[in-house]
Amino acid sequence: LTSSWSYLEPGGTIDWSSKNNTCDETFQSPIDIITSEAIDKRFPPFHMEHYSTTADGARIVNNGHTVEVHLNQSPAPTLSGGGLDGIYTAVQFHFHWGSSDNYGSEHFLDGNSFPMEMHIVHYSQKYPNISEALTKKNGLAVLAIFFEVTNCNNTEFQCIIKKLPSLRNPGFPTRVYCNLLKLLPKNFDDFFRYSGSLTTPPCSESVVWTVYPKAVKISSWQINQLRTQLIRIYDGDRTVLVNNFRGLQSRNNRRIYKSII
Ligand code: SG4
Ligand code: ZN
Repeated sequence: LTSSWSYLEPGGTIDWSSKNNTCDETFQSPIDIITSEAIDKRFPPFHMEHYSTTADGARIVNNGHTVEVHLNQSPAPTLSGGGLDGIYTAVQFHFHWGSSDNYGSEHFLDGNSFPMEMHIVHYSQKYPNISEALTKKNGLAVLAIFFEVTNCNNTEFQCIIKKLPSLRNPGFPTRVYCNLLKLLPKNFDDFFRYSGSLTTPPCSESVVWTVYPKAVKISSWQINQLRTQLIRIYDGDRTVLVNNFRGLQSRNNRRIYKSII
């Protein structure tokens, strides 16, 4: 499995801009969300459909950058409301994590990071597919969920952990059954909202970001499974897949909205 970019490039994720001009632009993600600077705005509640159905077509894969679950099931899970324009189809979800509990998330909250962040990627039904949607403003909607580490296993997260032994090497997708609704924080109508980009090349500035302030709990055993079981290959070297997060980007006067009910 080859890729044109890596978290292991000598200059780190900053090097991405040398090959992808968009990664240098002004509405990039992730950012540090400063609660006191966010503008209060009450968005209508989210409406999620088919998020909890057992994902019959879903496949999990180590794609060399993250562990990713593709939701090929029908009917497809969809997202609307929450201030989004129209209906968005969920395509996949994936994770970003660190090598210790002190870092790993992409977004920060008031200067603090979390050990892990999950992204659920959706594209607008106005467009025929995700590749076209990522060239359009608001073409994508990503839900970002922070995780914090406790002593208790998160039983909903076991659907991922159970599969890790078969995902050691990049490639080789396998079936997975997760309940997406139960992986979300309990109150998913409290969130931050801003316009940004994909956090990996091509860094397209097409994403409506929803960031939940309330972290979901997983155990230190579970996050250590993620930190030790997956391999990535860079420049011929095989190393464990950790620290797959992009550095913070400038806010550049963008408005951050806070919808807290
Ligand atoms: C991860 O590398 C995913 O595996 C990518 O998904 C994803 O790209 C990329 O992150 C950027 O998404 O929510 N972090 S993010 O901004 O969804 C896309 C695939 O490569 C386009 C399928
Ligand atoms: Zn992501």
